Amino acid sequence: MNRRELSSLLLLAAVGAGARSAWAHEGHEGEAESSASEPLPVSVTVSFGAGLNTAQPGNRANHHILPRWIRLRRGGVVNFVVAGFHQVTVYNPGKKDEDIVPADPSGLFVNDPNGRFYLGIAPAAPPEGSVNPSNAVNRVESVSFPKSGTYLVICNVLPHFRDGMYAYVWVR
Ligand SMILES: [Cu+2]
Repeated sequence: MNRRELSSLLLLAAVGAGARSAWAHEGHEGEAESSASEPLPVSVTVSFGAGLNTAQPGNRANHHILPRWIRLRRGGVVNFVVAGFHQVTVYNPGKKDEDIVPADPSGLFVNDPNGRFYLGIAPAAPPEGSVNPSNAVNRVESVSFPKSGTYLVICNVLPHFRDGMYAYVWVR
């Protein structure tokens, strides 16, 4: 990597970090608290990648977990519907998106094992320039949450995480 590529990468990382910090200070933790009177679901469907029609390689429009704040009853299950080249990774309560430390800042995957609760199925590489219809990429991946806490969920693909592909599961 030359100096220009490195500075572009650092700039992208800084922009991503800024966006995440801003989100964290918007009071989203309060969303789950304020709606605490509603019954908590025992099974939730979450979009992990914003639709196969957006899953072209390098398309940041796809790099989202929807919704970003997920409420769940203790012992419940989150069914991550994976659309595109993604890897579901969940961290134990206490870890926040700003605490993520990529194993290799220039690598393809985040691979931060510190505090990891669940490492999902590794995606297969899609064919060059096409959307891969393979179930190795596009799948449902169910994760149970037997204990209370607020769990960080990220996409383990590093450029996707830098695009803001993370969410929290609030379990009570
Ligand atoms: Cu991803």
